[in-house]
Amino acid sequence: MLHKMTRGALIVFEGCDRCGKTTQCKKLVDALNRDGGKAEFMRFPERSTAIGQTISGYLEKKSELEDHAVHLLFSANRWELVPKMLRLLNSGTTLIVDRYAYSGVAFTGAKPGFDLQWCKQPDVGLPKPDQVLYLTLSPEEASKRAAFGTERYENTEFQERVAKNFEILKEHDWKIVNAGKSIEDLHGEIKSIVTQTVESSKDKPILKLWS
Ligand code: NYM
Repeated sequence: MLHKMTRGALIVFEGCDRCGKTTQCKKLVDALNRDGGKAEFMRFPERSTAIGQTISGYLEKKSELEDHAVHLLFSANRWELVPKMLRLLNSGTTLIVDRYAYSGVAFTGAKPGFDLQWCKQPDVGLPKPDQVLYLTLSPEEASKRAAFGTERYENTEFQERVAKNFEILKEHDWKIVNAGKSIEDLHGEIKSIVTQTVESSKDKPILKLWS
């Protein structure tokens, strides 16, 4: 008997710097694969491409770029990965993605003179996540963690503006997860949410973001 191939789910992690997104994404991928599913880790910016290398040089403060121009590069970096994302999703692989278009809007929108509506436009039509997990951390918890790195945007004042933008972008179906708990507790909570999403997305079409 022929079985219809079911698709993988598109799961996106968002949140401010240092909230533990990357650790949780990787643990989740391992857990889903151990349970017999197919899952892959992706992150944005994806620094390995030509566009990604330009972005990386900018984040490392090795180069300067005009603010609108770099915003469009972050978006282009997502679009260039869309064919790969769709191929994987349609072949049944769940994608666990560390940052997506919401980071694009929240970070650029934290710069003076940027309007969130303008920031959203280049990402309109990207594959829409089946689930966004938004990791939050109180300023007290955040201050207990390792100091910020030296990349662009890594300072408290900027991050506060980013957090405000995430609050505006947040949609009713986002899962807001308090990241101020142990790695294992947080993982357990996230895994149970994502396991349900993987199941419920199987027969649904992949929708388009912000359209
Ligand atoms: N960032 C990330 C943006 O400014 N725009 C985007 O579209 C995306 C995806 O890059 N500070 C910012 C957020 C982070 C930095 O850091 C990437 P990391 O540690 O690689 O996630």
